[in-house]
Amino acid sequence: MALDEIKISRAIIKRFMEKFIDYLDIDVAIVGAGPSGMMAALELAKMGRKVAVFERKLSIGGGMWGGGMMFNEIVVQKEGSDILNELGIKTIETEDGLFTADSVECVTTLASLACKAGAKFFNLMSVEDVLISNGRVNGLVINWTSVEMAGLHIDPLVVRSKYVIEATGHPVEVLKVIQRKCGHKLLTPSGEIEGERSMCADIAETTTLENTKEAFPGVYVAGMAANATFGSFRMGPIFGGMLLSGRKIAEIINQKLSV
Ligand code: 48H
Repeated sequence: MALDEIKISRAIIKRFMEKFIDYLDIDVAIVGAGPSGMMAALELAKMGRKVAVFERKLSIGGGMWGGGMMFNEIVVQKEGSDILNELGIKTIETEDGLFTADSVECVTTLASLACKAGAKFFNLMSVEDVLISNGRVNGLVINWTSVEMAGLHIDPLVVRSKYVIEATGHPVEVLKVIQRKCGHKLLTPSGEIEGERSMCADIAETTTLENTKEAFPGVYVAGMAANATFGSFRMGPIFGGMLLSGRKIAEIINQKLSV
């Protein structure tokens, strides 16, 4: 049978539209497919939650692909290594309780497991705003990244979600929009984004987990964005905190959804 190009096109458009429409109303919307966002997606999907990840770029993986300074190996501590091993990712012990892992194996495995568990990834979509009522965020305002890049004046669409996870990493994009536009204080000491501090891996890894929590009604912050929001340090290419943070935020939200 000759291949029909129109059938191929129709299959893609139809399947994508079905998927997109199905995910306009979900339990959890995650912004950012870096390690913390993907870990949260995997865990929530395993818990049976309807979860989608919106990622601006064509590729998922955020800052994990590049390891440290483009050497595509990451470092994790014992707790991070345990998570990676649990996911079937090989780690090698180096020194002082530190382990290395191949960053490509980490990203591809995390993404694959999250997809297989039922999480949906929408790449090439940028989150430009939030859906808000009565001082609580109830979803995301999204547009194609290409629209954003071209600066086109094209209105966005909306996804409703019971909870939002802010996992945009260093720029803390979702909470910045809330701070700028929503007229309510964030759940930080100053009521605003406290800002990321310089490198101090030891403190940063601990505080990443402490700072993984609700940052605005309906919005929970994970990963690097958690430290930037609550004013802690950066940690460089050690990724255990990112994985633990993704897992922690999934547990918190799953509990909220169970009430
Ligand atoms: C859609 C968006 C938007 C938007 C951004 O940076 P990430 O990898 O985030 P984390 O927190 O999971 O991991 C941080 C880690 O990679 C890192 O940078 C570390 C450990 N740094 C330490 C240091 O000292 O430097 O991923 C965030 C993702 C990216 O893929 C962005 O493209 C995406 O979020 N994103 N997606 N809409 N508005 N903003």
